[in-house]
Amino acid sequence: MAAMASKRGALIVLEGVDRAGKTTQCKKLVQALLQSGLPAEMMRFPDRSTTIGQLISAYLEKKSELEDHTVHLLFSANRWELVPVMKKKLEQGITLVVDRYAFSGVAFTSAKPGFSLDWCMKPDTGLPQPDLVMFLQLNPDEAALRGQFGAERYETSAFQKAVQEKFEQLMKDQTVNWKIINASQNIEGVHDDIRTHSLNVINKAQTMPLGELWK
Ligand code: Z5A
Repeated sequence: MAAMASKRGALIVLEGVDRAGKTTQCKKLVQALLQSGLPAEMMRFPDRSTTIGQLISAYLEKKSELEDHTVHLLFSANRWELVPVMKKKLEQGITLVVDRYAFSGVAFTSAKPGFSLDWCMKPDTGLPQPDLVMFLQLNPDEAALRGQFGAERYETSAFQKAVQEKFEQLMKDQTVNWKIINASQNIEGVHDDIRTHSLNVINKAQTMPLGELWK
């Protein structure tokens, strides 16, 4: 039987600082795409459901300690273990809307003392290249209005400021299709921007091969 000519789905990533609204917006985008008849699914990293994800989750909840290089590699391994599933879905024409990806991985570890951006990028090099990475930009004062920091590791204002600086360095990389979204708008306003960029990229991705990140 002849293989059906199929158009691949797009790989769309949402990144941003703490409480920028990534999860809220990923859910709304998937709903909107489905309503427009476009197959779409949400994923999130870390995916805490796998064996590796459970190690990460315990670390984030401060129930365990892990050496900094080790936890960086676990976050990366957690993405790599899902690559076969991601590729399969994209090939089936499903657009993946992903809550955090390798950019969070690099920004959070390189904000720790003694880590270079370069070292942090290595383990994630070659992952499926997102067709679009939207960075939800929100200043710390506005984030504070959305509630207190949680109790998890990394949820302090000094660390989040260092992370923001690392994201800014990563956003200078022209090999990645970054779009900065003003996340201080209301939920519908942010969604409108995100949906517009996404529909645009879903069309373009259909006929383009999936790339490899940072290669
Ligand atoms: N991490 C890492 O170190 N290495 C890695 O490789 C990866 C991650 C992938 C777990 O993240 C931690 O792991 C994270 C990075 C690190 N550490 N930190 N910080 P997580 O994904 O499990 O949890 P989270 O990312 O910390 O969630 P978040 O950033 O706090 O939230 P968010 O997804 O951006 O926002 P939200 O849940 O959609 O919304 C937050 C609140 O604001 C909520 O009450 C909303 O109703 C409200 N909200 C949302 N949008 C609006 C607007 N537009 N106006 C007003 N209020 C709003």
